[in-house]
Amino acid sequence: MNSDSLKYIIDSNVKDAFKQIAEKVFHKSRITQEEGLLLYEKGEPGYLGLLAEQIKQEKSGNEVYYIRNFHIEPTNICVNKCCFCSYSHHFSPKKWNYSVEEMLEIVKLQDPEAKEVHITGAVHPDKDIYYFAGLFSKIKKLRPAIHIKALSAVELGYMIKKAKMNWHQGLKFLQANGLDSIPGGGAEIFNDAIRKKICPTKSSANEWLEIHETAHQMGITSNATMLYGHIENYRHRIEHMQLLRDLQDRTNGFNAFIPLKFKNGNNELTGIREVNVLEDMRNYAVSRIFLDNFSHLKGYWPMTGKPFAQLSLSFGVDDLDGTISDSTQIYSLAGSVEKNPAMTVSEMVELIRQAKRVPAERDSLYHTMEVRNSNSS
Ligand code: V47
Ligand code: SF4
Repeated sequence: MNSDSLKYIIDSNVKDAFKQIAEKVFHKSRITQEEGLLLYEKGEPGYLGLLAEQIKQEKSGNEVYYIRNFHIEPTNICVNKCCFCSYSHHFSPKKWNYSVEEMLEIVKLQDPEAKEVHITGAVHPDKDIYYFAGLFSKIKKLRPAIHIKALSAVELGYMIKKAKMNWHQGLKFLQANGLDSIPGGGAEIFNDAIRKKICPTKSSANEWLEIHETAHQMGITSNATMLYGHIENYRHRIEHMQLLRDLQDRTNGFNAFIPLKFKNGNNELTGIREVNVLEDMRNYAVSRIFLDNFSHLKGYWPMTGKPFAQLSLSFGVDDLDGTISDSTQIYSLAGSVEKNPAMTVSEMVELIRQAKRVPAERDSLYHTMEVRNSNSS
């Protein structure tokens, strides 16, 4: 696939609006909200894949990134009760609340080559900012080189307010104790009315955006997510991405955008049918096209499963997250096919190569560590 194929669309007799969008992509200019909506509503998969691929090629060529990482989920005891969540103690058959010592044991047992630990979980009423600062500084003592990507804006909002600090003070304190970057969780859908229905007690969209903006201003980069396929519509998704695109224009602090498909296992929204794979691929492609100022689009394989993660590489995805090491339960508890998500580096490399792409191991800030072209093992 190359820009000749895109030129073909521009020169062919597809509808004018689609031609115009293809031209915009070809000339690297930005599409509008209405154009984004048209892509969602009427764009056929081949066309969307072609446009998304053009942008992916410009940003990262044929390379697909992965990282050696693992998660720690400190607890699933939560002050909130989001309707879509199968993970919190309200719905999960399991309940856990690790001590700092138990989490340090997890760190000791993990792959010594891992570059990143992703720490996120539920909003526990008693795990405060001092608790997490202590945890981070102890992890850094054990493994000084590891990157700590931790605490969604929802967890951060709760503990920073409780400590009577402002966003800047709270983030500065955690940064001084080892926090390196922030994961993208808690964004869900920014629309107030939908948020009230699916996560009424969770912190607001504004708070999520403010925390990320403050972090970016301090040099703490972050990710952004969007939970889709529940009760939202396409306009809500586009408006969500518009807010992210505007923030990224101001700060350039987002590393990656991660669409998260609603999984209906064992939660209050179990009656909602999950969207199909074409809808997933459409969503990847439209977000790749709309978020022109995001360098990376992540296909989170513990959620999609491995085969659909491979397919997503033809719809704009350039990053498959990591080896994970069977350390997260968010998606297995919600019914994902990946019950114990873990991949060795060779499996990851094989998966990417099967999709005719070039595996590139990265660090948390997307510096390339090793490109594994077809001659290397
Ligand atoms: O905010 C919870 C989602 C998120 C369900 O930054 C669900 O690299 C689908 O943010 N169906 C937390 N999604 C996970 C997260 C994340 C994941 C991977 C990588 C990164 C990153 C961040 O999980 C929550 C919510 O949007 N979630 N329950 C569910 N039933
Ligand atoms: Fe708690 Fe997060 Fe689940 Fe909401 S999504 S109930 S905040 S763990």
